[in-house]
Formats: sequence, C-alpha cells, structure tokens
Amino acid sequence: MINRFFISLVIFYSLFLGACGSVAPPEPFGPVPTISQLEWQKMEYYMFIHFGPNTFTDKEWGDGKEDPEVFAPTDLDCRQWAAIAKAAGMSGIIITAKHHDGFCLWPSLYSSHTVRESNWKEGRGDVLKELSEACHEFDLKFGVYLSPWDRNHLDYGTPEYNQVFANTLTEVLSGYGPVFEQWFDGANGEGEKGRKQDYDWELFHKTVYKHQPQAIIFSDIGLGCRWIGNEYGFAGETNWSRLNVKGFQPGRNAPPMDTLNQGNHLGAEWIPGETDVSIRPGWFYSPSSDDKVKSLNQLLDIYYASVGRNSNLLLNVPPDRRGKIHPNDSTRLMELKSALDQDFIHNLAKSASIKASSTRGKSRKFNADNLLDGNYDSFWATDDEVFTASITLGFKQNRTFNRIILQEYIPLGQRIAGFNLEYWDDSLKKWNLISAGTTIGYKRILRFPAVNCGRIRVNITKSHACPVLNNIEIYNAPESISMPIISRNKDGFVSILNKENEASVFYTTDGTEPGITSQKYTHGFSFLERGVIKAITISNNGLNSSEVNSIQFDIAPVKWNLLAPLTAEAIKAIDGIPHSIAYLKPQESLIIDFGENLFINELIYYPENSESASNILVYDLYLSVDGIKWELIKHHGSFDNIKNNPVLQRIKLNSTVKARFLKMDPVEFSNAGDLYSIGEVTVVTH
Ligand code: FUL
Repeated sequence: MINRFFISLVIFYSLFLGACGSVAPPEPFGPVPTISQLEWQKMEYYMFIHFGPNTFTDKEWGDGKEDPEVFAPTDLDCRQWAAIAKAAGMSGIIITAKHHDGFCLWPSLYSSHTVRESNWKEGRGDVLKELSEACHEFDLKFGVYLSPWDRNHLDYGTPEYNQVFANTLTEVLSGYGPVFEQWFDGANGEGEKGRKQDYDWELFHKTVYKHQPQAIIFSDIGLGCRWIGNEYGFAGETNWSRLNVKGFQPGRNAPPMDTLNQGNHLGAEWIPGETDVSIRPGWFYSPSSDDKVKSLNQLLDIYYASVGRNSNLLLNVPPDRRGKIHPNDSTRLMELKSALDQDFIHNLAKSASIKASSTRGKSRKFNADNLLDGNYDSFWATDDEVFTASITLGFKQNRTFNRIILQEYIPLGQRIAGFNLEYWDDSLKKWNLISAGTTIGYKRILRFPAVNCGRIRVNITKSHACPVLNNIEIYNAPESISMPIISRNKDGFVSILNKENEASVFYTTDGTEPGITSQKYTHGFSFLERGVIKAITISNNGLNSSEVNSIQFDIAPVKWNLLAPLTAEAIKAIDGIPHSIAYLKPQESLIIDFGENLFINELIYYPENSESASNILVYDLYLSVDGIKWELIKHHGSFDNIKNNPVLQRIKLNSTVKARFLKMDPVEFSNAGDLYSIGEVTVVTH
C-alpha cells in the first residue's frame, strides 16, 4: 500500500514538474533592453545638477566669454548634494560637467576655460572628483552631462573640435570611476549666422563605450535612452520604449517632439524615455527663483507623469552660489519623498487572492501568483496565441484604493498596447470601468478617484504578442488638497480660486503664513500695491489642508496703456493674466505707457507656455521718460532655452532706470509663425 502510494506520488511529481519544466517562456517580442538598459530603467528617479558660471551670473546659457573667476562657490559641498539625493530616494546624480558656455568643472587639458582658471580652491579644485567620491560614499550612481555645443572653444565649428570633444569625453569617462549615463545635450543656439559643427557622433559613441561600456548614452535619439520631448516633466500617456532613429540626429534633426514624448509604436530600436525637468523655473540657480521652487503637488504630478508612465525621472536641483543645495529645494525634496512613501505604504494586493483568465501552459511557473511575489524575474504570461486576458484580484472585505501599479516584464519586450481597470459593483452585480490606457512598459501607475469594492480586474485588451506582466500593486494614497489659485487683473482686483469642495480658502496680505484664523476668502478684493498674497485651502472638517500658494505682486498695472499695437487683442500683454496671450505680427513692436514714471529694476516677459509657440527669442529693449527719446537698454538680448523651456524670463537692468515708456522690438522667435506670443510683460519696481 505504502509502496503504491509512494510510487504514484513520484509519478505525480515527475509529471507535474515535467509539465512545469516543459512549458517554455514566451519568445521576446521586437527589440528588448540590454542588461545595462534594464539596470538603468530600474533606477527610476535620480538627480540632475546644473552648476557652473551661470549659477553666478543669473543666466541660462552663458556665452563662453565669462571671466572664469565668476565661478566662485564659497562653500561647495558635493557630500551635501549626495546626502540630499540619497535621503530623497534618488538612485544617482548627473552633473553638467560642461554646459554650453564651455566651462569645464574639472581641470581639462583641452580647454583654457575651467575650474583651474578660477580662484576656487586657488585653481586646484575638481568638482567631478568631489562629486564622484561623494556618490561612491552615498551609494549613488554617477553620471555626466557634456554639451557638444561649446561657445568658448576656439576650435568649435572646425573639424578639429570633434577630436577635442572626444578628448574631453575621455577625461571625464576615464578619470572618475564608473559612469552610469553620458548625457549629450542636443541644444545649439548659434542661429543662422553662427558657427556650425558637424558632430562626429560615431566617434563620440565609440569613445563613451571604450571607457564605460555599460554607460547609457542619452540624447534626443539615444543610443541608450531618449529625451522625452519637453522640459516640463511629462512623458506621454502612451509611451513606447521603442524609437525609429534612422535618418535622425540629436538636436535640429531630431524626431518631432511628440514622437519623442510617446516613442514609436513598433519602433525599430529599444530607446526608452527619460524625463528631465527642473525643480525651479530655470535649470541654473538664481536667487530670484528661491520662492519659485515647484510645489509638492506639481512634483507629485511630475512623478506620476514620468515614473508612472514608463519613463525615468531626472529631476534638476541646482546648487546655489555657496555650492550647496538651497533649503527651499531640499525641504521640497523631503516632502516629496515622504508623500511618495505615504502613497505607497501598504500594498493591498498582497492580501488579495489573484486569478488570471488564462495561464501559459496552465503552468505554475507562469501563473498570476507571480504578480504578487515581489520577484522581478517571475512573471505571469498567457499562451502564445492568447493576446487578451483578465486578472482578477479579490479582497476578503471591501477595500478602498486609488492607485494601481502595473509592470510588464520588459526583458521580453514591450507587448501590451491596450488595457483597462474595472471594479465589481456588488449592488448592481456588474463590472464598472475605473480607467483605461494604452502602454504599460516597465512601470505604469494609475491615479484615480478612490474606489471601494471587493474585487477588481485588469483587462489586457490589446497586445502584440502574448502579454507578460511581472508585478501588480494596489494602494490607497492619502487624498491631497490642491492649492488655491491667486490672480490679479489689470485693475488690481484679486480673485482666489478654490478647486476643492467641502473646503475654504484663507489668505493674508502682510506676508504672514495663512491659517484657519486668517481672513476667509469669500469674494475678490482690491490690491493695488506691491506686496505678497498668501493663501491656503483648508477642508471644512479642519483635517486636511493644501500647500500655501504665495504670489509676489508689484504695483498693479491700472494706469498702463498700450501705445502699440493698437488692437483689442494686444491688451492681453498687460492684462495681469499671464495665460491670456496677446498675438502680435512679427514686425510689430510692443509699446507700453505706464501712465507715470516708474523706477524699474527688472522686466519680466511671460511667454506662451508651449514649445511650439512663437515666443520672443531675441529682442531689443528701450525705455523712455517722454516717449520721444529712447534709451537702448538691451541690444539683441536673448531668452535662452525659451523654446524648450517656455517659462517666465527676467531682464535684469544694471541699475534702476526711471521710465514711463517701454518699447520691445522682437528680433527673432523661438518658432516661425505668422504671429508671435506675449503672455504678459510686467516690471519689478524699486
Ligand atoms: C537643454 C539646455 O539648453 C538647457 O540649458 C539644459 O541644460 C537642459 C537640460 O537641456 O537642452
């Protein structure tokens, strides 16, 4: 008896294990990531550092003529950057070793415009050395940005420059230990008459791989990863990790921005997206942006729209003039870390039962339990001919949740092209749609209004080959309250928009922090003077509140008039509302009469917030006390990088200028168009 039982057990197990072993995993579909690309993708979130002469000159693009002595950090501390990156949950740091101004943060032998020529550490400093060592100490990966466009180097624009650039690459890639990513910037603002350089990309790539074979090369088109097509932090909701690169080049000949944003469905190469965005409006530090660090909710939106959409997030945190990260930025990074920790604190899927409508070869090796085991390399898959399927998760009691994480097992390619999420409505006895999407890729996170139910299912509705998922997580993230929106019109009338129900707005106009005891906002009010308005939204039960929105206003433009152009449309340039856009003809100047003499320190231009808008790129600016005699304040001033990053632009005057009239002549535009855009022109007065 015992023998027969034992024998049947042996037969059962050998059959069973045989069955498991005999079911082969799916074949890869299309291009797949290399081992380095997979490791890179798992890094998800890391820090960008823009640091150099621009930090000290308030510029976004230095012209390369800066005296190296302007580079003068008083207390440079790369360990502080690394400690902050680590505490923020980041996995690495990429630094602008050389930006467009050509200044090298290491003592390059191939340039005379480097830290060696500055007084910092008496010319004996090396930022790359300090940062690579700090990264090593804090267990962070180290990466370098090098701009091929060089406004300083005398060889730029000649064939010799390519070898110079390859030499500088060799220096940074062979002198500072492992480099996880080599960032090539495609920007080139030389304009029509500028120096032209035909980059030898083959040489550059060869040089990178010679010294750092595992490095991921970033550019508009890879080879390792691609630009996501904008600088505001949003990957496409559809985001393929595949791209067609044949016939394209980084920079001017790159694929269109929306292609970069979404990748190519069935594209020929595996080139996943990386989303780069700055925590401040500009890429470099400026004291004028100390109060413009992105809000927590903005950063959360960016995280969900990048990491949550199959892209890595490269968040720029520019050190200040001491050479340290400013407390406003580090505080916000810690807030983001703790908000994300809260969002993903308790995975409800762990305690759920899970069942798939179909399992590859009916084998345990590929069943749906693999989606919950936390092991990256165990996955659920269907048979080769099964392209649609459902995975149902059941809870013992009803659960409330508002986030789901889905991951495709990308070592077998990106296969899924359509999916949705449904919950079971027990009273109506039917499935209801929560959300639907196209791509999943390495990671897709869906945010949706909280659902309470006992069962949910993920339906794969379209796939190019049998679907392969390796992870599902479900969370109930704390609901956040959005900040109130403060605006002031031309007449100095302030309105505050409350975007929440069951909540009220409280505000102050004296610079103090608003709270439940501050003035409650019930209707608009007049605020003509210079000053700050701060507002907060607090839930009516007092349990939840938003971040504080704080807006610094100069005197209201009540007395301002437009002298040119005299169209009803153009008045939008001075209506107090940056998102109402005035469209002017390219030959039209903007002339403003302030109605009285002002003592002006700075001018501010708000462009239209779109990369395809025709914004002012180069301008001539004049001021006048009488509208007859004009003083030329800036000849061919430029709003660098406005095409990729169309945020507010400041024109700082060398000293305070008394003027009643302003004239702005556009010279060049960020994009060609029949009309150019002005969101708003305003001033900072004394
Ligand atoms: C752009 C550059 O022009 C900006 O200055 C910045 O470095 C950004 C990351 O890339 O192309």
